[in-house]
Amino acid sequence: MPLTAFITGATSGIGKATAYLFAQNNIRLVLCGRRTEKLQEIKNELSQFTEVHTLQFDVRFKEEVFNAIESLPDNFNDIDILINNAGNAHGLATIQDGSIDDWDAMIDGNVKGLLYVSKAIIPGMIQRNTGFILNIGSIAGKEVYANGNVYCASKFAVNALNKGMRLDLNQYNIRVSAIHPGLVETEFSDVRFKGDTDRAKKVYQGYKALQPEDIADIIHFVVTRPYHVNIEDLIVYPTAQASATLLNKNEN
Ligand code: NDP
Ligand code: 8X3
Repeated sequence: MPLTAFITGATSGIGKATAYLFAQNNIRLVLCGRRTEKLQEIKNELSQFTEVHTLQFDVRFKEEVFNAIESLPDNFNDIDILINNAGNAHGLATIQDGSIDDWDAMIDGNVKGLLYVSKAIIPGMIQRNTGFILNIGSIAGKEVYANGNVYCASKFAVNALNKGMRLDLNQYNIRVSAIHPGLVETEFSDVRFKGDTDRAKKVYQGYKALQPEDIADIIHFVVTRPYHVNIEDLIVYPTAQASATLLNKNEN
């Protein structure tokens, strides 16, 4: 029986690239996001490789999360791999100037959303005594940078939850793992800068940023190790980046 993966944030960037790679490797997919048309478009493309089910919900709203997951048909109920990937930064501002709406979006989406989805899926894994939870953190969850305050806090929380989940779920044979990327060229900066595409593009200019496919490749590697192997925590930078703030850019 092929594995079934549940991917949040599958409509773009890292989640979408992971969906494509998983599909090509015969992993069945539950794809989640808020943008219905994107979900449908990806389902149409990937159905030639694997079985795909889509769920449209906003991770910030617990009723939406639980209703969506409860609506899964029987043949998609047993989730082998949960990729907690949905998330974004909203704004890049000092703590004194930051917007409360942005803070809410980051804490509610990146932290509470991850918790709601996990809470809905973990019982099935416990019952079956098997499962893999892979949390997408960030180098922002390892190192705080100026103006990153609340986004960094949300990713520090993901880092802590990743460790907490591993401790609590150890007795149930469930693998828990996190990948913490540096700069990846996705819609992330468009969202962070609220559609200021020029500013967003500049984030990835002057060096070769990680591509979403690079992270998908690592995710696939991590989840396909033999079952007794659990890669706990993995940081990945583009070669041009050495820390959250040290980036070797060619400014020509
Ligand atoms: P994208 O903006 O390209 O993708 C974000 C995905 O998350 C989209 O599919 C979006 O779907 C979904 N999403 C966002 N908010 C919600 C929400 N409230 N409810 C449901 N789905 C939501 O960015 P990335 O692919 O880069 O981001 C994926 C993860 O990687 C995030 O957790 C991010 O923090 C992390 N990350 C990104 C890095 C980068 O440099 N790009 C580096 C380190 C970590 P939709 O809009 O359809 O809901
Ligand atoms: C995304 C990477 O450096 O913008 O998590 O925080 S960074």
